[in-house]
Amino acid sequence: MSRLLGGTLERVCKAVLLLCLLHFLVAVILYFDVYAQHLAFFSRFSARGPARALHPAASSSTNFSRPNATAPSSGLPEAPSARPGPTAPILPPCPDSPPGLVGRLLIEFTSPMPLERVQRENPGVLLGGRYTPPDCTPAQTVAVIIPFRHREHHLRYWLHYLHPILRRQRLRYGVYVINQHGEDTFNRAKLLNVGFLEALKEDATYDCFIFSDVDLVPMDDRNLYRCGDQPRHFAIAMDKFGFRLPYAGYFGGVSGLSKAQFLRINGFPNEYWGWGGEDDDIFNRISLTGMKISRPDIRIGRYRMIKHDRDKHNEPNPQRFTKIQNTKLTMKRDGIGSVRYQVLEVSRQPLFTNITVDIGRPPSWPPRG
Ligand code: UD2
Ligand code: MN
Repeated sequence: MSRLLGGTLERVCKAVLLLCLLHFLVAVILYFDVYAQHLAFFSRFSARGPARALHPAASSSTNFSRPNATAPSSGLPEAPSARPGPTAPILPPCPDSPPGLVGRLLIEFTSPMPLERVQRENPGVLLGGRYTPPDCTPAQTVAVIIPFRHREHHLRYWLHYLHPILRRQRLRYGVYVINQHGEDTFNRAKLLNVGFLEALKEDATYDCFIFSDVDLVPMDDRNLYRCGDQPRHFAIAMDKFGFRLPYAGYFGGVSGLSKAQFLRINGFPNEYWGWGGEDDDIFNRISLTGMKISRPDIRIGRYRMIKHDRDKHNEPNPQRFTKIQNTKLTMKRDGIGSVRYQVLEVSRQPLFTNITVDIGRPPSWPPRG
């Protein structure tokens, strides 16, 4: 009896063991099958290039940290049949009206503004003052050009206010401070010409140029620092002028031209030494080439200017009234095609690129003797 029981038990045990083996085999087969499907699934994405839908964080940080870089590989296995295609993450175009703008801003120039603080508050801005939005592809690349000499105090406020504004505006941009070397008479427009050429040497993709005084801060971030199909005047209502345009043809402060518009007017004049007139000459150039100036709505074109005395090397240019009568004659020979200068130093700072330049001095006029 017990022998019969033992034999039955043995058979049952063998059957269970066999069943287990079978189960294990099926599990192994299924495991390899699912793994193979996973591979095929991933390689389908890497063959298309971006893995944006799967890894939004990874793709945005790639673009964020390397604005000009060719994108590194996604790190995922490539399918052997992968078609050649862009490996950079494809981000949607930046919206016309950027979300997250705050509108009217509180601007004041009393609290101290150390550069370390500005740097700390703008971690997304890369060396040289470059920025690319992490989540969308902007239509333009904007070079912001600042004519400069001995205004470090103004520059700190400018960087403090403008970097967050430009970032919120979802711009791909770079900031270029064109620093006039020496103590000869200042020449704003010539520095702006230098800025145009030097920014393009840094990055040939710049197609929009915003020219800004160092002491002007917009009071509303809806004043978008972009170029349009006409040259644009941004600083149309300044506290200095009771928030009104000082005169109809006024083009000073902050203006923007696309590369094509800038070249069409042969750039800016190089021969306005000292304060005044160069902005009117630029206005004339634009009118003479049949373009019209576009402006933001008066409510969002407001600016604050940091109070300052006129610099002793920026005395009013005595020739300015005569010169602006002659733009039609001078603009062909004097402009971006004739600018002569020598770059002394290019230094990429954390929040801007500084370009120190020798632009010469005004011809001695009227001739002495
Ligand atoms: C007005 C215009 C300016 C220009 C100028 C006449 C406004 C708000 N601005 O400026 O666009 O047309 O008249 O030339 O109306 N700068 C220095 N260091 C100097 C001198 C000038 O960095 O020693 C730069 C700086 O970026 C400054 C800009 O040049 O903001 C204009 O000079 P300004 O501020 O002394 O003259 P302002 O305010 O009358
Ligand atoms: Mn000023």
